[in-house]
Amino acid sequence: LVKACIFDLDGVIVNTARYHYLAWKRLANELGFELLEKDNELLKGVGRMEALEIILKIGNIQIYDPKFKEQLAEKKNMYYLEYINQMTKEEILPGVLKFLQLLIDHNIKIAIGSVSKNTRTILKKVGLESYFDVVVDGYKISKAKPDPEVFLKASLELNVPPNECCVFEDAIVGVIAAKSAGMKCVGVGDPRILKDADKVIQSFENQGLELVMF
Ligand code: G16
Ligand code: MG
Repeated sequence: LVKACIFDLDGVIVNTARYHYLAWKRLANELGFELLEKDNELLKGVGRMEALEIILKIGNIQIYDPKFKEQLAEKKNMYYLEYINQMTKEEILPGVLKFLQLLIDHNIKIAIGSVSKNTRTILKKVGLESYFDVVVDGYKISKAKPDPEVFLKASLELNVPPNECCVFEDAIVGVIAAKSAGMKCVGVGDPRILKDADKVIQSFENQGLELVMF
């Protein structure tokens, strides 16, 4: 058994990946181009400004003014907040609560490792604020995934060495970050996309402790 589990937030605990997509799509449409659902895969787990760069590349738009870029990113975040402000605990993904409780009951520590600056807001919205031993969010790190910083920070705060931590991730960059942090990694989603993870699950429904045995 591992000693700690670190959960990505967007797409693992809650389905906010969908809201990120809708918010970027609104921005893209305003800038005069379309953002397809398949493009969303590239945006998962990537930091806000990095995601903007990807969007601009897709739309073939060149912006040199960093202030204007900041404004665009802020606009996207306003759209995103509109969506997440309506969230309730119904939006916690299936099986997640039960699985977290199972870990807690077996004295396995739990943490959030997200690059999102909206992490606290989302946890509050869905009533998970007090669940986690450690929360590392976008305010605590300087390098987005695939850099391992977010997970290494969590391991440090948990006081559990990386090789005894298991990361749960839905994004390719997140899996890369976990593996380069020297941690175990369970992918949540499509095994064809998350092929570098040690294991891949479709959802947390009916998952037991064997999932974190390596
Ligand atoms: C999340 C999302 C990304 C998003 C990033 C920054 O990361 O997956 O799509 O761009 O956070 O979020 P924000 O704009 O809210 O600061 P993670 O690490 O939770 O998957
Ligand atoms: Mg994610």
